[in-house]
Amino acid sequence: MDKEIFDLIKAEAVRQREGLELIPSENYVTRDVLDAMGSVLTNKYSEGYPDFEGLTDWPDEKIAAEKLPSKRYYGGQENTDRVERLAIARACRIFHADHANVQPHSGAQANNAVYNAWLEPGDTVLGMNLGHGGHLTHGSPVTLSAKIYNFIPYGTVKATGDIDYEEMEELAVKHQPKILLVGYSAFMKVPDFARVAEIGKKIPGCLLMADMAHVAGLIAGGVHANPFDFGFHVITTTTHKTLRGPRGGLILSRGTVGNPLRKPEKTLEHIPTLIDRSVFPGTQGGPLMHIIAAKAVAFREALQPEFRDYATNIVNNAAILADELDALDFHCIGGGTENHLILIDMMKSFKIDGKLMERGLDRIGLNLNANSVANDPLPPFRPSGIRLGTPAITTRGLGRQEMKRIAKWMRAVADICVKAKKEEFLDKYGTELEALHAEVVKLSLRFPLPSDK
Ligand code: DSN
Repeated sequence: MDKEIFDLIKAEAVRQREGLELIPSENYVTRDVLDAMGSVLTNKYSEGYPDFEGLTDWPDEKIAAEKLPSKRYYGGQENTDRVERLAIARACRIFHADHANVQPHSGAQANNAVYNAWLEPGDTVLGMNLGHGGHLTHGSPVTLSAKIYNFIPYGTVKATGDIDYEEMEELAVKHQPKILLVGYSAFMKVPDFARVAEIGKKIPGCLLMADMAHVAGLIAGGVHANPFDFGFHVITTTTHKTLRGPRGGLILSRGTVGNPLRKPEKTLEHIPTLIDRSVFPGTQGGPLMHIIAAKAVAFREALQPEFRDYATNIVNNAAILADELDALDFHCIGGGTENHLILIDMMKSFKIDGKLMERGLDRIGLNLNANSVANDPLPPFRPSGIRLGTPAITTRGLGRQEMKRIAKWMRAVADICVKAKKEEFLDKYGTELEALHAEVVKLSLRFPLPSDK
């Protein structure tokens, strides 16, 4: 009935089919995930939690066959409880966690719930500087959490693009943080979790927290280290990036899983229950049960053997793409990538800013985002860099040959941007851009979206 919105959704499907998504935090979900998101579960209020008993059982049918009553504040939960139990159990199985809270509406909500669970106002958190690849919710002064807590930023070493672990240690000893936080939005290395844990364990009462939103799917697929293997207490993530689920958040923890209706002692051992109570009623109201169902579907997909191949292919494609770009004179920060993500300094490469390159690539159906580089002299909306990655295009089945094509298209667009100098002059090169766009559309249509299959 709503033609305007219906037409816009159809147009977005065409845009997605005919272009290539290189934004490293995006992906294409399956039809099953879409169907769960669009289900009648959206009609249900389920404040509270299901029963956590028996969640370590296997297989799924045993987990779903729970005994009521649950710890909910509304009736009619016989199906929603089972959905949430399945989501929790599958998440724990994937990441080797003792507990999972599947209710956060987003990664930001997940991070804020952990802060609220463990910190008092004014407490200190050591997190990565946003300008060096950290995330807004890791202490950017424009956020609510930065008004409540005292965030101290650490950074990267310019020459290598890696974390400055010495600085991290010095700052930790000096500021005695209650949370030591790793995890990044624009970082191409695998963090040295062992070293971070060693630093954190020297600080009494310090919670080791990893925000692995970007690499959750790589961890699930066994191609990236899991922070829990190094003694981390909490992992937060979104569910829609490499993990390829619905848009949403997730908190995983290690410790004793208690009754969320009872306030536990504030110790690291009780962090699972402190977090449950911090999500609801601490920072959120009713969970989005249709999204939790879609998370459960995506978690089941991540537990299949094919997902390991998918994760391996993401990393392989990213390495090939970085090599090809490097050969075409793009300056990849850190000399390449160890994960799914590539950060390029466009000023250093071609003396053009990242925004101009982003806009030029938009014109041919390649989507990525302009991004700051460490100590960027340019402002965040028009920074020096671009950020791209391979999770979405790997979902569609692109491989080595296509990575080479993408790198060549990017070089062609960079050359046009150099000539145009400004976005408003890109039109002068409309014919060249159209020709490149036609090539991108042709290749894209050979690789259908998973939800079209
Ligand atoms: N906005 C996400 C990203 O693109 O990396 C992080 O939350």
